[in-house]
Amino acid sequence: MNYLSKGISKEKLLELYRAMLKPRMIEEKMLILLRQGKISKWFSGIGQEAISIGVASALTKDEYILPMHRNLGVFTTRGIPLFRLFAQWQGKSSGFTNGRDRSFHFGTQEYKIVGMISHLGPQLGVADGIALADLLKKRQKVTAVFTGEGATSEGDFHEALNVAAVWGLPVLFCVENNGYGLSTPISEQFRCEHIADKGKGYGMEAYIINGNNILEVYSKVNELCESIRKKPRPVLLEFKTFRMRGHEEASGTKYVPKKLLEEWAAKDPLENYVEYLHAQGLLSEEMEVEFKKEIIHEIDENLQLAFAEGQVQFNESKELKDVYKEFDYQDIKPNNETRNIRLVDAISESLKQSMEKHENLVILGQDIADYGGVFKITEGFVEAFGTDRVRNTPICESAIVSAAMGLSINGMKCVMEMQFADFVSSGFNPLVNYLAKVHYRWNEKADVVVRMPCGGGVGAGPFHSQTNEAWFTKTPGLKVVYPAFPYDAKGLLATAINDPNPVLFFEHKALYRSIYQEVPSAYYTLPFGEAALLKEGEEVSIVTYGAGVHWALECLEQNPEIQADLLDLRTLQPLDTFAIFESVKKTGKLIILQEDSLFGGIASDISALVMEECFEFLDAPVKRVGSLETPVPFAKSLENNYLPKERFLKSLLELIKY
Ligand SMILES: Cc1ncc(C[n+]2csc(CCOP(=O)(O)OP(=O)(O)O)c2C)c(N)n1
Ligand SMILES: [Mg+2]
Repeated sequence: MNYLSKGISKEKLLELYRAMLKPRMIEEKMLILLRQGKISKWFSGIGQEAISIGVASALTKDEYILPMHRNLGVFTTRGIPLFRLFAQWQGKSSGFTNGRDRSFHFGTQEYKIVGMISHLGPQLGVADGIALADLLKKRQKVTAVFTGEGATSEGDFHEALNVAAVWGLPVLFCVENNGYGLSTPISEQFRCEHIADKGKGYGMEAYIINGNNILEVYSKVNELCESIRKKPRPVLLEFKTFRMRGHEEASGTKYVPKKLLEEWAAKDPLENYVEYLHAQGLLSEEMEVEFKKEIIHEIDENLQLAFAEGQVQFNESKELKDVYKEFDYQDIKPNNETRNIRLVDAISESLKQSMEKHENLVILGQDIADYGGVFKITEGFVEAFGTDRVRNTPICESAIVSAAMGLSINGMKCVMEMQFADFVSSGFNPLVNYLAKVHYRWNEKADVVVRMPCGGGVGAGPFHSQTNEAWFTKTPGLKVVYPAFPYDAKGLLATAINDPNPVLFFEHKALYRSIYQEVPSAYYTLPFGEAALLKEGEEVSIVTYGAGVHWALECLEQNPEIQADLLDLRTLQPLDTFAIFESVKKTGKLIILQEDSLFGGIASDISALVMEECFEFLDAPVKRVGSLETPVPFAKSLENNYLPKERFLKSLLELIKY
């Protein structure tokens, strides 16, 4: 191996050696513990240490690193006490996730490390968001994110690199090309010769680095970091290396040709470097023995600590509480000056006032800048706040949801506009797996609102008409808001932005320009989890939300003889079960109206809850009314019959008669 130490001090040369030695020795110990059944899974990074150590050593301690499952060296180089790592791997409280997640699936703000989720790719977009926050705050920092060559086949890789290139983000994309992704060799993973070749396609600098040569890694990354801090831009690095052990220990290496393993064993990053240091007279046998003794001592001492710690205790209320970050709701009352405005205006006004209130709030979305968004909600925002904070995005929902997460990690707030709620499926993974779970997993907030223009009745067909709130109410960790009126929308959006948890904010397109209301002009908030009782009656309870509220109102207006409680839920998560139960206890009859097709929707859960909690009060079976179990059709004649509006009265009368 060709080692060039120009410009690196002797101390640094030895420090790099010790930094590589530590994870190697920890791993050797872990392999023993694994055989003894004392730890569960192990993803080995043996043979790849130079990359973790070289990159982590080139970054300053206050620059974020986003490692993957083979980057133990990143964690040790950042100086995390070993007992905390060991406790993490044993699912104990001194780890980073209270036993809630395993291995390297955690982050820590204390050490500026943001760990992976199993899905691999979202990590890359999160790095974009972190780097964007640094760029906006002019902090002159680099963010380094790791991925294996296998995960570069995920769409997230493409999206994240493209976004970073378009926005000029200071991100180092570190691809560890170790020959395999689980059992899949690179020949079955991609067709280009080098992953670095893709850099050109993104308009991005890219370099190939010998990932087994610690000095090459450290020098090149160090040089790039210094340059990127001065001139922010993304750089793609492909580290050529090899995975010397199985994907994880249990899976073995049978499918890897012996010859390859032998070839790469000769290139071992640690052994070769030791030889070099010996030859240079920088490292003596005695020093080596001494270093190893120190590390063995550190490992043993810390292992004892971790083993001595008891298993995490299950505490149901703590488990439930930690799904969300505590939110100290500030009730800001509306002023008396009102104007008659549409739903669309109320949302725009609320968003604008929140932009004025929170200087760290950034809006991301497609066509939201000069164009003002397809529904014109952000019209005029660029003039008021600039394109840094009102940011057009490429068409890449997954990377943008991930970037929103990254902004939050790095101290910003983010509102992301889905152009249509239907398109959230392209950003589904980071939403339900990253943002929703991050607080429960490692106590990190996801201060993100995703605005969701949704709903049918607009003749827009299967991909521009869905109301997909049930995809999210299912997932612990998300909040779901669904206003039906301008007044509620304005106050609830302000609260959603104040709330540090991820909120899906549904805005019904058919109501945007058809529903007017007197709305206070100044900023105000409304609390989550409080339904609105719009009408009171003794005969029956109608529970609904969104467009359903207006269908029910129309129905009651046309049938004034019906004496009904009409409850507009306003937020679905949290759900105001108290208001629902109170109403049902009074009337004894419940009908739930939802726009979505029936199966698996909110109506079903509300029905089940009422059955469980109010059975003795019921005078009739709970009724649910929803759309047909089909996609949303385009033609008016089909859509009118798909939607439940026309069927509602019949069901309501049947229930009253029961
Ligand atoms: C979305 C997704 N698909 C598949 C997997 C299963 N899986 C976990 S790691 C891995 C291989 C990753 O290969 P690579 O990116 O090259 O990283 P390496 O393990 O080689 O370091 C696979 C297939 C996963 N965790 N997530
Ligand atoms: Mg790989």
